[in-house]
Amino acid sequence: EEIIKLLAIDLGASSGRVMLGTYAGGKVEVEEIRRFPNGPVEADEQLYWDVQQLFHEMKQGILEAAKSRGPLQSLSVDTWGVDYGFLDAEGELLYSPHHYRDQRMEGIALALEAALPPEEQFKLTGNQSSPINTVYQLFADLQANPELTQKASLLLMMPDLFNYMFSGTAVAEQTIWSTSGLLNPDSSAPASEVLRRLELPVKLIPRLVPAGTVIGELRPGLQEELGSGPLKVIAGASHDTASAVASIPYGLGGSTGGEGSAAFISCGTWSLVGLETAEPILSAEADAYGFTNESCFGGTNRLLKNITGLWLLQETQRGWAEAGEPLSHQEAAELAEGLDRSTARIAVLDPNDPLFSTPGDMPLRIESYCIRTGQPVPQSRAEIIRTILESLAQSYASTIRELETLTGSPVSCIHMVGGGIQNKLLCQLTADATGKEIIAGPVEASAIGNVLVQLTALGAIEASEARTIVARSSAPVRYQPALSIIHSDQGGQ
Ligand code: ADP
Ligand code: LRH
Repeated sequence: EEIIKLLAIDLGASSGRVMLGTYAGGKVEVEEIRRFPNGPVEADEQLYWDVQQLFHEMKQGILEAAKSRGPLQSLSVDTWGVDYGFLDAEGELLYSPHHYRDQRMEGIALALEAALPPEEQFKLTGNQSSPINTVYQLFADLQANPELTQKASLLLMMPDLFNYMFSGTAVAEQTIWSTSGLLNPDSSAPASEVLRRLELPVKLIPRLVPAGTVIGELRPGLQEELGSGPLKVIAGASHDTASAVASIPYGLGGSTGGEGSAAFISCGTWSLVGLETAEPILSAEADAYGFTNESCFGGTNRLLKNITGLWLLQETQRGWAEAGEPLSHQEAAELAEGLDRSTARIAVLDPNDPLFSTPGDMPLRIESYCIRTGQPVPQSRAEIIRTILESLAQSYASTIRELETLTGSPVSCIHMVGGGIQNKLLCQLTADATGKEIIAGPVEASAIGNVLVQLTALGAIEASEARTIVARSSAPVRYQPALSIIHSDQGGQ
C-alpha cells in the first residue's frame, strides 16, 4: 500500500506551523511537527515580516520531520493574503516585506482612489478595495521609494517568496495573487488597466501558475543541510483561505443540504464568510455589501467577505497577558460560556470597524465603540469575550443573508473550518444567529487543504477526490440552531 508523506507549512497570524501530511489507505492525516510565533516585528514604527527568523523556523521543522518521519516527497508554503517582498535582478530579497497591519497606506489611499475609485477596482479585479490589498501597499512603496522601479525585478507574494527561497524558482501562484487587487477577476492575467492607471510596472509580476504546480526541488544546499533528500517544492493553494476552503467536506449537509448552496466560514484570525461560484460576481450590489472575489483551487471563484475575526479576541488576550493576567483560548471560551444566555447580549460590535483593525488596547477600543454607538459597555472579562463572540456571530448571519440575496438561493448549511471552531460557543452562536445547521471541521483546514493540493500535484489523487478524502478522514461536529430561534425565523417568512 502506498504511503505518501509531505510537509504543509502554514503561516497563520496566530502562529506558523510545519505540519506533516500523511496519505495512506485513502485517508489524510496531519501531525504538527513544529509551531512558532508569527507576529509582526516593529522597526521605525513600521510593521514587518520576520523573514529570516521564519525561514529558520521552517528549516528546523523540515530537519526534524526528515530525521524522524522521512522520506518526505514534497513541501509547500501557504500564508495569509496580500503581503509580498521584492527580488532584485540577482534574485536577492530587497528590503524587509511589510505586514499589512502596518499603517503606511493611510496617507496614500486617497491619491490611489482618485486615480482608481473603489468601484472600478472591484469591476476590474473582482477584489473589494481595501487599504491592506497588495495594490495599495505597492502604490505606497513606489511613492515612498521611487527607485524601486529600477531596483526591483520581481514582486513575490509571501508564499511564493518562501517557495522561492526553498527552490530557487520564482512564480506567481494564482490563488495568492487573487488577493492582490492586481489581477483580472478570474485571476488569469494582470489587470492591465489597473497597472496602467496607477503606473505600476507589469514586469514585476512573475509567470502565473495554477495552484498545484510542481515548481522545482529543494535547493541542493538545503537538501544537504536538512538531510531531507530531493523534496519537490510545490506551489499549492498558497493562499491560506484557498487551502482552507479546499479542505471543506461539502456534501455532508444533512437532509436539507444541496452542495451548491452550502456556505463556509473559515474561522481564524480573520473570518472569511462566503461560498463558491462558477464565475466572479461583479454586481454593484456585491460590491456595496463588501464582498470580494478570489480564486479557489481548481479554478472556481470564491465570493466572500473578509470579516475581522478572532483577531479581536487575540488582541484582547494579548493585552491581558501583557498585563500579567493571561488567559488561554480554552479558558476564554469557557468564561464567556458561563454567562447566562438571556442577559449575555450586552452590545453588538461591527468587527470591521477600522477602530479594530490595528494592534492595540482592544478592551479600550471596544469601550469607545460602545460609547460612540450608545450601547452599554461590557465590564467583566467574560462580558468582553462574550460581546466579541456574539458580534462575530451576528456579522456572520448578516453576511449569510446577503449571500442569499446575491445568489437568489437559500444557504442550506454552513461549513465552519479553522482554529476558531475549537470555540464551541462561537459555533453554537453562529447556528443560532443564522438559523442554519453548522458542520464544523476540520480545525487544521489550511494545512489539510495544502496537503491535498500537493497530493494532486504529485499525481497521487485526483482533484475531484479531495473533499471525499477529508470526509473519510475525520468526522465533523454538528451544531443545530436553538429551537426558539428557528421559530422566530419562520415567523418572519
Ligand atoms: P490563523 O490561521 O489565522 O493563525 P487559526 O485557524 O489557527 O488562525 O485559529 C486561531 C484561533 O483559534 C485563535 O485566535 C483562537 O481564538 C482559536 N482557538 C485556538 N485554540 C482554541 C481552543 N482550544 N479553544 C477555543 N479557541 C481556540
Ligand atoms: C486569512 C487571510 C484572508 C485575507 C487576510 C489578509 O488568513 O488570508 O483571506 O487575505 O488573511
